[in-house]
Amino acid sequence: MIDKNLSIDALRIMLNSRFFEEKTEELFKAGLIHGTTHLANGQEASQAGLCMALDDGDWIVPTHRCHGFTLCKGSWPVAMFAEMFGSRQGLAKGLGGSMHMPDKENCNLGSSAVVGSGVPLATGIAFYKKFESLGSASFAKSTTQNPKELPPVPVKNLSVAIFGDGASSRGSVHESMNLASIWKLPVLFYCENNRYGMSAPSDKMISVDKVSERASAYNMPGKVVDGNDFEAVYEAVREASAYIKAGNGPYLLEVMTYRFKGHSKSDRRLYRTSDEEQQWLLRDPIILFEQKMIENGYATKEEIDRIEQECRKGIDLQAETALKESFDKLTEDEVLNLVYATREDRS
Ligand SMILES: Cc1ncc(C[n+]2csc(CCOP(=O)(O)OP(=O)(O)O)c2C)c(N)n1
Repeated sequence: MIDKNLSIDALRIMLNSRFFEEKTEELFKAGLIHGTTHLANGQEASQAGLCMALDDGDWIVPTHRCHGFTLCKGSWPVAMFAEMFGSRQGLAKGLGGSMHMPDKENCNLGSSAVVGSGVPLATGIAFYKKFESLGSASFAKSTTQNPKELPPVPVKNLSVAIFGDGASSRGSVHESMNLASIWKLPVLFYCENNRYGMSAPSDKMISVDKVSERASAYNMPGKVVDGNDFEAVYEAVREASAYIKAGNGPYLLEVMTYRFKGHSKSDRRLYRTSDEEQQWLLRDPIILFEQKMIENGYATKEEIDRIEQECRKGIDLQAETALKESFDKLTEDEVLNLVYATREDRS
């Protein structure tokens, strides 16, 4: 198993993610947050396993179900709650809400409500990373060579294109995979397969048994991993990252998981049975991880309970802090100045 310190960090990060989602649901129900939200309860191992396996300077472009990725990549929870309260402390100054939490300092480009639209953006970042490593003259020369004969160019950093099983059939995803393959771009295509689009089960909507099978059509490796097993995800991302950073081009990782909650806050989940949901609750990634930690002698049940209490208290406090400042919203003039800002104004 991964070492003890890493395990404790992973547990804290996954617990913070879970409690963040629970708090968000509570605040929505209390009418303190408006708009919609997409919760990722049950997907913590996929989100923490990815972000913890990345190196400093690696970028992510998450999906609309972005809280866990954003938190695990290092964003300040107060700024995330503030974003949902619509206040100026928010990651997008309160103009984006639950689905839009960009954080440049933590190499997170943020997501968009348009399903699959982050994938070409992540491919663009990878293009820049390769361009940066090669220098413009060599890069221009390389695009005139037979793409299949391009030599590997090692890179320091990669970008991760995160998308769901629903997004996996969008044209933008396929176009990105093709271009990334031809130009051997350092991008990890990270398909978080939580078994459903809004209400459509992935096994009825996708032409192949596994999204990862599509990798061969784009001449890249494809692998499936158990997304409820933190260690399996972590190891798979480390392996993919080493392949990509050695300059071999893109990699497709399909992470099998399950969302415990509905698609969004208004979903009554009529398309699946409670029996199915109960089966998946038995595979709660946090409980599985805690059991492993106890078996390995990394922590006792009492120590885990204490960590849980600390994390819950921390998230409650962060939500409270953001709530106290939630009256502080951008003025109309400030919003207009931002919308029409020039590149110079923004930097
Ligand atoms: C281009 C586009 N088509 C449809 C929608 C409506 N929509 C929002 S989320 C969603 C399902 C996405 O499923 P998936 O990619 O598996 O991600 P998940 O919600 O399961 O995390 C759909 C169809 C949208 N927002 N954008």
